[in-house]
Amino acid sequence: MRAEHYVGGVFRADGPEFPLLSPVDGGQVGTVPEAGRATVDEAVAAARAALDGAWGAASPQDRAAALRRVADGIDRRFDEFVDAEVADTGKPRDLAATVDIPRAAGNFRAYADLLYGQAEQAYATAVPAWSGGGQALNYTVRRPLGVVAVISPWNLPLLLLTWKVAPALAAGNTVVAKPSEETPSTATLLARVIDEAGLPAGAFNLVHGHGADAAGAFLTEHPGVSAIAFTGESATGASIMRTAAKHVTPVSFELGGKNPALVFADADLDAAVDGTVASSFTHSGQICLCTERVYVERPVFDAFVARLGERARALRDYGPMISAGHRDKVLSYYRLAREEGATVVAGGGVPEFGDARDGGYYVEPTVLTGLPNTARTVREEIFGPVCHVAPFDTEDEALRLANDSPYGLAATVWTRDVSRAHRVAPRVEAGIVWVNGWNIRDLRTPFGGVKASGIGREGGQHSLDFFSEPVNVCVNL
Ligand code: NAD
Ligand code: 6OD
Repeated sequence: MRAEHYVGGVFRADGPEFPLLSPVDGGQVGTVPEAGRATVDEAVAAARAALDGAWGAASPQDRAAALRRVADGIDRRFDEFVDAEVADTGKPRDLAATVDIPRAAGNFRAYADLLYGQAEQAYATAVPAWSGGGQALNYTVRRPLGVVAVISPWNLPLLLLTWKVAPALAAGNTVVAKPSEETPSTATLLARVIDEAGLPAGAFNLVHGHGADAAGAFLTEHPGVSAIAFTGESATGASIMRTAAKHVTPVSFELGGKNPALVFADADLDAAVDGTVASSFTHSGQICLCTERVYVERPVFDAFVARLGERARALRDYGPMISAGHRDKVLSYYRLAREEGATVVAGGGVPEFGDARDGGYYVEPTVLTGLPNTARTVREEIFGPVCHVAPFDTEDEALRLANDSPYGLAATVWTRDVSRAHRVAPRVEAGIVWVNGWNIRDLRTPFGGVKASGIGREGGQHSLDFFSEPVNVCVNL
């Protein structure tokens, strides 16, 4: 697919092109234009003009209707979206068809629905005698922030892009989006759908290109940008934050993780093993919510490790790492784990398929044991199909190990003891804690991380709060 920018309602492909490679076999599947500073400037100017024009004038009802037309457009082009997501990421088709693309349409519908639930507060206030006496009426209105920069990663390209674009538009902002340079195709299709849905020119703009010293940086450092919504690595977030500080631009950050699972001896072990296979190996571990650290109560430790290892070795239908560079990074952690003294229970290398996939960027699903919590393998985000399993003896020790991490995005607690579940879950230092499950999503709930895993919460009202500014009006009656 030939990716295109979408600026002020016009598709174009200015800038030098770079090739898009399939992670499945390394072959070229498309081309991507690299937006220069001038293209980014034009996109921000177009977004500003739409804010002062038709999109700024649209009522919440108009905006909700527009978002629904976008959702319907995604549904109409469903197969094209699935094809594009699979071509860019190499992920199993089933995953794209059941998670990524339906959720993208769902993101637009969820925020269209939420617009009807918006209410603000009003207060009747006594005016003190020294201010003239009488009464005043305070009420709060929300206004959009302005032009929002949305920067998204490659792992769930359309899902994570729309997770920010939908609420930003719902709240009345205009958007300039830059998807990952690795996965530009579904973003380009989204621009097509938005164009077909008749949103005013400039309400949504799309620029392609790289991040550092390129389109991503040109966008985040732009003085015309009113807020930055970013999902990606913690180190990138830190760099964007330094840039944002220049203009005190507000940020919403969804960053990296090193998510723990806590398996207590009273857990349903079948469910805990099934759940950990899903939480560690779905999308080959390339979901920010994936489990990379598993702590298992000692009486069931050996049985758990044996069963998880067996299940990991039996996995067949899995996708590749996104790029050769990312595959090399994950393999470097497999080497580091051995150097640090890990026992490799399953995987640890590169699979051989005997077909074209041997030219792709695959690594084996891997289970490790035997490392202390201080090992780099246990502390640093790998973002591949790998978890380290360690034993614990008490609830307090499990919590101490789980919380001994620079990250704090998500966690799972496996137990049949209801009291323990309620005792432990709130004490895990993470923004999201599942009990006896993983990645169960309700789009109204707060989503985000603590520590190096992010700043702020997205989801439902939390997103609408970030993407709008409350203004209090006080009328002296
Ligand atoms: P990344 O940080 O390398 O890139 C993300 C986006 O930022 C890309 O579009 C990239 O071009 C852009 N970018 C890079 N440097 C930039 C800069 N200096 N200025 C502006 N833009 C820049 O992340 P990735 O490798 O694409 O994604 C994987 C990472 O994302 C993992 O760390 C993962 O945990 C994290 N992630 C977090 C969540 C979450 O919800 N917390 C969700 C998905 C992924
Ligand atoms: O489900 C979501 O809303 C969400 N933000 C998922 C993030 C997954 C990270 O890779």
